[in-house]
Amino acid sequence: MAFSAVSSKLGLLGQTTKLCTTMSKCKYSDYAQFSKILAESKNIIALTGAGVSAESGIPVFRGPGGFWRTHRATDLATPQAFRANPALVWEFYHYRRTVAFNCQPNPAHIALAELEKNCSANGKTLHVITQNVDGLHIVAGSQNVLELHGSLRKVICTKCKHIDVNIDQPICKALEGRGDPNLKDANLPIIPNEELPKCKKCNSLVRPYIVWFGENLDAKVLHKAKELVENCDLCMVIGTSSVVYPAAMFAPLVAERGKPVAEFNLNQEPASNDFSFHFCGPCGETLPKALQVN
Ligand code: BJW
Ligand code: ZN
Repeated sequence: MAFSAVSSKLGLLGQTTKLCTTMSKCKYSDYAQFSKILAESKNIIALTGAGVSAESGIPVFRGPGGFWRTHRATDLATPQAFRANPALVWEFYHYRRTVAFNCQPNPAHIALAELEKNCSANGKTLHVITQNVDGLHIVAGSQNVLELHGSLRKVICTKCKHIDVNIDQPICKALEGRGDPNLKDANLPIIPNEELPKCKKCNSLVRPYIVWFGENLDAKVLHKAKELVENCDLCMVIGTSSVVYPAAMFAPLVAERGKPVAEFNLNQEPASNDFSFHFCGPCGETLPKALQVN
């Protein structure tokens, strides 16, 4: 299946129907109890993943929608893939940028932005720690956002490591009209390296500012995330499969300290039995309900 917003939306609806017909049987889904804990909490974190943007039309990584052409999205998100074929990886990211830049925040992003405002007005804090690279939390108005895996809106030079915000679309002339998920790689001429996006400082090849598999997260971002994880008194874990490290260890670390963790996911089963709450369903519905901002 193509890695496209349309297929993701269809997949999402199918999955929602299948998984949530037994929503009432989901474990620990006590909204009133959660609301009490939310009201008592002072330093809250929300750890988000691809599921939070699914209802905006952005495909998740794992599952049937996680392909672009014949490639698994997670296979293209590697330094090896970029070294082997920078033009192909840039085509993939050109497509990803087009999708992300044309999507809008959904009620889950907006509920978190509203909660942050309410917290600030009442001497409390909410920080969003996101694995997403689409920037939709920021578009929704959240200000305390840590982008663990980078951003589609930025590039980094392969030589001088200069980081730039770049939302030009296409980012270079050669990528115009490219990135169609329904075409075959072989049917298209390869874009020469010299026509790919260049650094404004040293004119070398730039790449998307994204943390690929096997690469370290930005040390300052990781340090700040760990600090928030160690000091929070409530953690919400929203729309993530919780399989990618180091992000996957954050919520279990909070639970280990005896602090409440509330998960919001389409899956019926919680990622860990140590979590206090599990709200099953599309987070565009469950999250505004739990945060009482709808
Ligand atoms: C909904 C919903 C709705 C849907 N409502 N819910 C063995 C053990 C431990 C670690 C490792 C290991 N082997 C390798 C590692 C390290 C590796 C790792 O964790 N691998 C695991 C897969 C095992 N980690 C790394 O490499 C990290 N770096 C690192 O550790 O450095 C040290 C090191 C150096 C050298 C070697 C080894 C380690 C970096 C990780 C960077 C991840 N980058 C990606 C790609 C970004 C590219 C891009 O966007 O273009 O980030 S991978 C991909 O997964 C992306 C995501 O941010 C990340 C997490 O995915 P997420 O968000 O959870 O999405 P999905 O699709 O998995 O899940 C969606 C969920 O939403 C599902 O649960 C749905 O049910 C739900 N859902 N709709 C509510 N409407
Ligand atoms: Zn440079």
